[in-house]
Amino acid sequence: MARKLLLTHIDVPGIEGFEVYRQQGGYRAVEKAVKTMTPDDVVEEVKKSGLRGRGGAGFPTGMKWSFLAKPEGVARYLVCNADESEPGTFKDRYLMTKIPHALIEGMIVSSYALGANTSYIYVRGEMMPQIRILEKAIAEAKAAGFLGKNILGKGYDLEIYVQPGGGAYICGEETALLESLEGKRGNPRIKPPFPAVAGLYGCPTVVNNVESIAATVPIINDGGEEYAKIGIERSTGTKLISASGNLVKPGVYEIELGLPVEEFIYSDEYCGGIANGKRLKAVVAGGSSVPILPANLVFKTANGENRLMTYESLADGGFQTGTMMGSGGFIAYDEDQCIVRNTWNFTRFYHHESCGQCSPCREGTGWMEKVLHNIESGKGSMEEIDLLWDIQRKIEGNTICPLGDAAAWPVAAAIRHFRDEFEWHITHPEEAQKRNFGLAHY
Ligand code: L3W
Ligand code: SF4
Repeated sequence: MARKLLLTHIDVPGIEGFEVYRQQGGYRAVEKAVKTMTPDDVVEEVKKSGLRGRGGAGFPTGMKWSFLAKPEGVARYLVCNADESEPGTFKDRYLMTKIPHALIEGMIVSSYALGANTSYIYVRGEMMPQIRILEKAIAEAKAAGFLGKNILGKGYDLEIYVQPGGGAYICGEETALLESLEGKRGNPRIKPPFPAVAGLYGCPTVVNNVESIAATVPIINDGGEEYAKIGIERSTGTKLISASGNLVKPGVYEIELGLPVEEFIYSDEYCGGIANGKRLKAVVAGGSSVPILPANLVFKTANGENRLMTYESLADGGFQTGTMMGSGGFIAYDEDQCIVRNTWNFTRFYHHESCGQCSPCREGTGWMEKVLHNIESGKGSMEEIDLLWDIQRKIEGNTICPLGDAAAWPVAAAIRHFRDEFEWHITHPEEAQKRNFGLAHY
């Protein structure tokens, strides 16, 4: 059995409540940090652990924490990004539902490390059950003396507030999230300044993903060096993967980083293979924002090495032959799936979710959506494939926030690896129209 750090006690009845969580060793990390360590000691352990942000960018967490500005007399904030909205990603919701105290404990440890006395969990607005679960967990932790004034009698004060999100994917982009938390429309800000310097209400702020914050608990319990022994090279620790698509056993899995992709898909411990005895056609490994990989590149890298579930191996060869770990939203496609249709579906999502601030994203996503719909429904032309390529090139790198890139990359990768499928829709218009199951006509 693979090593688990976050989901170890997930099957223990009642683990969602304080008593059982505590019986299983919960809140030991808070006791250890607050009673025996300075905030800088905690930051140091997180640095040693090699933990990288689990929300999508993989930025080293300890490094992000050490960037936090500390001007005299100015409040600092920790904000947990629980606005999980990336298509194909549902691991944070799972963690918050099943074992909410893992997040609350991580919030206390992390807030202590950063010197924050007020912290927020910004939860996707649609997740009302999780909002209630977290509020209950906060009340329980407070009643037990782990939150509020003078925590464990050590003079540290902390309040955690749960904020329902604004109901838009873009509110998960860290600066849009901060705008929304301040009560404004969730439009991304230009970076720099990074939130570590000017974040919530203009104060130094760290924004971390749910899973990153929960991971600080085993790091403090066992020490950063122990955590760094798990995984491979710069991909240390474990990672929650949301597995969906044509798999025998979709679901949320905790894997040790470094697991071969082939094993993840086919072993019974994880996804159990492709459903209905079909063949694998493609994989989106990190949520809808990352390039799609055709089956021939899923198991081997450009160098012919086994492709592993790591930040490095998934990205091997850049976007020509690789993809990204992203948020760990792993979607498998069987041989019957239409890549053009899938690409259109993703693009439709990004067009809908674009905040409209930058013209390449605002106009480009809508333009790509129209062209993709044309091609998918058998009404396109060969020139339109080149047009699509041209539009995505003009979006990538030319926008305020990563949503522009996220809209461009799936289109680029689909054309790069599945151009023949785009051409088929154009050369077989009648069959393409028949395959269009009458969904979402414009
Ligand atoms: C201080 C510097 N801080 C970087 C911080 C920065 C941020 C973090 C990473 O996008 C990606 C996106 C999605 N001083 C700093 C600094 N930082 N340099 O480090 O920053 P960045 O800009 O690389 O990424 P990001 O803005 O956090 C996240 C992709 O993830 N994604 C999205 C998934 C969505 C979900 C979800 O719904 N839950 O996970 C999936 O692939 O496209 O590229 O904190 O401030 N010099
Ligand atoms: Fe808004 Fe798109 Fe620009 Fe991001 S890239 S700021 S979502 S218009």
